[in-house]
Amino acid sequence: MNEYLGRVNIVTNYLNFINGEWVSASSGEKHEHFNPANPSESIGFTEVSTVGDVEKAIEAAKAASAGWKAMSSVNRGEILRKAADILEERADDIAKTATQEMGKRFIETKGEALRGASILRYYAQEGMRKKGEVLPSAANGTTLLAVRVPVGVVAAITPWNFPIAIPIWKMAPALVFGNPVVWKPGQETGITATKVAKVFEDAGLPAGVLNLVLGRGSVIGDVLTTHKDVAAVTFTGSNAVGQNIAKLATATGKKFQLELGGKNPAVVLEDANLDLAARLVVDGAMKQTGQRCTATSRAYVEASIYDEFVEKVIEYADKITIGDGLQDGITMGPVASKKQFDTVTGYVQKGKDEGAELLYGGSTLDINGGYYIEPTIFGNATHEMSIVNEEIFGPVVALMKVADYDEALQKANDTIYGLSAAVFTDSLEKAFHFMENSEVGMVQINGETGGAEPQAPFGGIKSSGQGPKEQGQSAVEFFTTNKTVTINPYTK
Ligand code: UN1
Repeated sequence: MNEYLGRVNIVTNYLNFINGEWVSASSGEKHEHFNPANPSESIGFTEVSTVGDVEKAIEAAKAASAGWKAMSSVNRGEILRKAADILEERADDIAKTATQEMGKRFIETKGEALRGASILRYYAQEGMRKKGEVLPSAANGTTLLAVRVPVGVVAAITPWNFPIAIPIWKMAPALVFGNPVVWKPGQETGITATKVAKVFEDAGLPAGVLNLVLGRGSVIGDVLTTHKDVAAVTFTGSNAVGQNIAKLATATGKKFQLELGGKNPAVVLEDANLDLAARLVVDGAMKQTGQRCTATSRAYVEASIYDEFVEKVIEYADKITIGDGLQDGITMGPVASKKQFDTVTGYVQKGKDEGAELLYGGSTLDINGGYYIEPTIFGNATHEMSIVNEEIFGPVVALMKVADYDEALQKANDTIYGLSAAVFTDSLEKAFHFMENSEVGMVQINGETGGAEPQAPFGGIKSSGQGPKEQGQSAVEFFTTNKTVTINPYTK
């Protein structure tokens, strides 16, 4: 058992990490975590932090700021590289914890841990790359520089659906570019968060550079955005919370980066490889039990191939095996919580009530009382239905028949969201047209709507996101600011 863990009764209590110490929250309150695959199984307790705890974490980050900034980015990168190695060594344990906390399959949480290691390595290298530009000055003999400098204390507010990779893709660039971090993970995955924070501690991060505060967003979210010593807020989560952060951050003059919801369409044209399209529409919709902001949640299918496509989609959906994500051979776990279960089953009911044709699934399953919902496919859906317009965040996809590509594109774009979109076609012309005209941040030609690579910008447009994109070189935009320096060496 790791020495940093305190104990409450027979299960473990997981603490905040502030200024290099594992400490209890001042509330004395604990949050108990239950396994969504078996809700009678308690996984442990996490701290429920107060505004005062967050203030201490921000103070610690502020105090660590100068020292961290003074360390060369090459050396900061070296700490991230060590963190990558440690994360990889502990990938099984951390992945198992994440599966027990939020239900997605071990293969998915393990993949996330390995993706986390690869993100850390990418940003470790970033510490060796250029930190600015030399520009020509109009004045003779003058040197003009644009130098990238840290923004200051970063608040990272992260969701439960990617409890390992999303925090790392925010914290790794924040850290390598010289910013201390205060991290508030989704409460549902607080235990996983302590294990990720421990990786950074053991990699040698100085005290106060990374601080973890566990608890409820409704209690400690606002102070993270408005505190005078926080310079920038990076958030992934719901549109409602994102809008509140945008409002508060604007009022208090903070930089902000929001990665919000999606309602990602797939367009399937008659010249597509229908087996590939059906498999990737099902994968896109059902991976992680549909709990991805990049999940495929609606598909526009040309009428001439609609019936054949439906048959193939059902065939793939029927291959899905449901159960506890720690079990071998399972291809879909439960949804993360009772709250998710209620929301998703509510949407399935709405789909039926609003007249969509239930083609597959639609029921819940009782396995050990877990939060299981069948992969659910609706057909003959129409543009006005709730299941076509609202983000569901569960294993549900709506198929729609369209006359042609133009109608598909128009309907795919007719949404407040703009995260990702896919087109399945062999036509170079239509693929290029879609690439140029689909209103999203990420386009897949013959690919599924989800997925991300550390070196590529990640994020949406319209209501799916605000501020500079995450990951790749885009991260430089958010986690640094330019300082323009003019040097006049000839003073005589
Ligand atoms: C992916 O599709 O692999 O919360 C990444 C989400 C996104 C990340 C998706 N921010 O689902």
